[in-house]
Amino acid sequence: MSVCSPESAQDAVKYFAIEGDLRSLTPFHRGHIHDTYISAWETDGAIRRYLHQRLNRHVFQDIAGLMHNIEHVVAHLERKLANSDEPDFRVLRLIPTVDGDTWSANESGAWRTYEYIENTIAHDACEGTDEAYQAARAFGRFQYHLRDLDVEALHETIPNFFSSPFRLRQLQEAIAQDKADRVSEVEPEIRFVRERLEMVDVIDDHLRKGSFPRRIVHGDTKLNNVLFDRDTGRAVSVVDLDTCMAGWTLYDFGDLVRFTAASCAEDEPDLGRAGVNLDLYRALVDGYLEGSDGTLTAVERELMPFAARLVTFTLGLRFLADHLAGDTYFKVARDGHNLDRARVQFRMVERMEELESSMRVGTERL
Ligand code: GN1
Ligand code: MG
Repeated sequence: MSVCSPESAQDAVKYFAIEGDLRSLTPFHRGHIHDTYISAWETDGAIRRYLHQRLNRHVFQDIAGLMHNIEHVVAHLERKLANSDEPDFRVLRLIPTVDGDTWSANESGAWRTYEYIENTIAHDACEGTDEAYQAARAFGRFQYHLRDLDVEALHETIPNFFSSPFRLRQLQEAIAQDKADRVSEVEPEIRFVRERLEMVDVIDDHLRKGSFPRRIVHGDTKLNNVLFDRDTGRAVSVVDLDTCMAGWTLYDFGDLVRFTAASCAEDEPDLGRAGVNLDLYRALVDGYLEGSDGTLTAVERELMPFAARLVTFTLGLRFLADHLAGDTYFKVARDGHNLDRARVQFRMVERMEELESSMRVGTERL
């Protein structure tokens, strides 16, 4: 999908019910899927900012379903927070179109607009255990508040999104098709995957047996999807609700560890730097258990270290499959970008295997 031009963004923002005069519109580079812009509007000398996204229709083919999910989750959270003692927790607010819809389809694509949550900051890399704890607590709270949201109420906008066996099949297809003629260059990575096939079905087997319930999950719990208050340093909002749908709760915990406890960026080319920071991991366990406040079953708590390994492995499968398919899903900024991402994930999986017993400490309590 091509990156959208500033002119089409300029045109798209006019479809939303925003008061005032447009003062600026600038691209905001974050995320691998949508195109994002931030705008500033002036009314009576006061400036308000908004975040606009052109939605990726290759990845999200059911935009109406996606926006239905977001509306539903936001409304549920607002109800819950209205009756809680968490006044500083902020829920993302969608700005309707001039016709009162949640999104707008025009020549340049499908667009939506959120109110920009001011005086907050998102971190791409974790600066310490307090930050990790806060982020994990926020995602745990999110999970806690959604625990009674009916899993049938949300659409499965990307089928099998959280299923590791499905991600393995996608990789196997990409290997068989070898569209970009790259399979011969990734033999060590393919071998790495083959040596770990027994991991892939563990969670789906548990779900089939009913060891724990399927619940609504966030589905993209990267540290930079948490907004921190610039003054207090407290986590005040969880953003990017695109993948909120029925899944397994620990997917959220696993993805949180994958990203936040990593010792380098997700796409670090120097593999020597890839690894897992145990102090950050422990802070994530504490924060998540505290935030989710008894939502996890005993079986789930025991599976926390495994979930971290499985989600990291599964993201590795996805990045590798996209590399082999010719980089058609995740945005890339350089040759081999998806391969670098896959390699970092696999290196982290190896470290988690070595650290298995240390990662278990603390997850059995409560
Ligand atoms: C994508 O674009 P972004 O960063 O919000 C992806 C997630 C991955 C993540 C990896 C819809 O999220 O599943 O975990 O990249 N989102 C989708 O960084 O596939
Ligand atoms: Mg996302």
